[in-house]
Parts: sequence; C-alpha cells; structure tokens
Amino acid sequence: MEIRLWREILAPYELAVDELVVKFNHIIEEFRNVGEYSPIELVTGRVKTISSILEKAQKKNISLDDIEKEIDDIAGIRIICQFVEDIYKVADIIRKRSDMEVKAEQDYIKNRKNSGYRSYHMNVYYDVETLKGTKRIQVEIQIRTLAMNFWATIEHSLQYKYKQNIPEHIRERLTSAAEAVLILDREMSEVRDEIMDAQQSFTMKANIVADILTNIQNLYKVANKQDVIRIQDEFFKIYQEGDNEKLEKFSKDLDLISQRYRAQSLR
Ligand code: 0O2
Repeated sequence: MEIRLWREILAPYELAVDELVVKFNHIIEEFRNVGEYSPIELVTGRVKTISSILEKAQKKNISLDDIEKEIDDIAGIRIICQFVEDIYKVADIIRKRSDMEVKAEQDYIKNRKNSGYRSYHMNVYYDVETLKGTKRIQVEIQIRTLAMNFWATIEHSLQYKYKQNIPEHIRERLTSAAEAVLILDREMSEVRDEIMDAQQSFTMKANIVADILTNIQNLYKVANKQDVIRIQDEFFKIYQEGDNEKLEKFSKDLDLISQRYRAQSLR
C-alpha cells in the first residue's frame, strides 16, 4: 500500500486519539474544579506506526484489507492512575459514556500475564466525523497505575531491544520487579485515604485562593481602592495563618461583598 493511502487511512485514527485525549483531560479538570480527587492522573495517546501495524499483521496473519477490522489498537489511549482502585472507577466512567461503546474488556490486573504485565484494557468503538461522513474507529484504552506503567514501559523497550527474546537473567529480574510493583501498588492503596485527603485539601485551597484573587481583581474595577487594599491585606494575613477553614469563610464573605458591589454598579 502506498504511503499516501496509509496517511488517509490513519487520519481518522489521529482525530479519534486527539479528541479522546481532550475529553479525558476534561474529566480531570471537572473533578479538580469541584475540589474532588481525580481518579485519572494523566492521559496520553498514540496512533500505531505503520511499521508496527505491518509487524502485527504479519505476526497474526492478517491480510492488508482486514487490518482496520482485525487490529483493534491502531488508536491507543493510555490512562494513568495513582491507585489500583482508581482504575476500576475510570472503567466505570467509560462504560457510562454515550460517545464510546465498549466492545471488550480484559482485566490483566486480576489475571496478570505470564510476563508479569498488569493493566486494564478496554476496546471501544468511537465515532469521528470526516469529510466522507461518520467513521467508526476501534480504540484500545489501557488503564494502569503509575507503577504498572513504569514496569510496562521498561519491559516493552526490552522486548523491542531483544526482539521478543529477552535473556533469561533479565526476564528473572523483570519478574521480581513485577512482584515489587504489585507490592508497591498494595502499599499505596493502604494509605490511599490519607494521600487523597492531602491532595484534595491542596486542590481545594488552590481553588479558594484563585476565587479570592479573581474577586479582588474585579473589585478594583468597582470599589474604592483603599477598601480593596484593606481586603487584600486581610487576605494575605489569613493566607499566612494557613487555616483552610478561615480562608473558606473569608472567600464566602468576599463573595457577598462582590455581589453587593455588582448590584450597586448595575443600578
Ligand atoms: P504496542 O507497541 O504497545 O502497540 P497479543 O497478541 O496478546 O500480543 P493483542 O491481542 O493485541 O496482543 O492484545 P493484548 O494482549 O491485550 O495487547 C495489547 C497491548 O497491550 C500491547 O500492544 C501492549 O501495548 C500491551 N501489552 C500486552 N502484553 C504486554 C506485555 O507483556 N508487556 C508489555 N510491556 N505490554 C503488553 P502491542 O501491539 O504489543 O504493542
């Protein structure tokens, strides 16, 4: 097949990956905007390279005409979570979406592969709009923890280096590293609530401070300058005390002051 034709075939896959990365990043933002912990830590996406598609087709005896039907990971999304529990929450979010239809799921966490590989895979259908109309794209979504991703990335590079024949002594090291990753994920889950609390209060504080600063900035346009400077000084004092409850109360009071000024300026 000509390179030009490959580009045409792969273009809708590029679009699907770009759109999905935006959508998953938006989920992170939605959680953080309401001061909630996001089960998604980060998202990446890629379209398989032509050489990698050809290699897989050859390995699995797939004819060029059947590539789009038979290779379901031409478009790939990787979702990285902090904790194993988050992976199942993300899978639930995906199942409930109306823009993705789940075709298959593989839980390589409960049933890890012989290599030691752990990850949750979801194969979904996703529609993209092109000049030729709607095109249904198969996308593979891999959901894993930061630790699982670390192991899989290194193992994948070694598989590539040794062309699937990793020497026995390295294989043994990888197996024990996989075991260490499993233990690390378990240990982290044990302190999950505490870590989540700390991260949530950090996000909440950041949101409150951002609200206060926006309010102060807007007050400069409508209120007496001396009053705003006084409010600003009060904010710095409370901020330095480091008491989140006081900061929250200050933010609520400031909301009321801002509303009053806004109402006055509309009269
Ligand atoms: P790439 O370069 O990541 O795209 P299979 O026939 O079992 O090898 P299949 O049927 O496509 O593969 O499905 P499977 O097993 O769910 O694997 C899909 C993808 O999961 C792989 O894509 C890898 O990204 C990842 N994966 C699966 N097993 C392993 C493993 O043992 N180690 C690592 N590091 N990753 C794995 P590709 O096409 O292999 O490669």
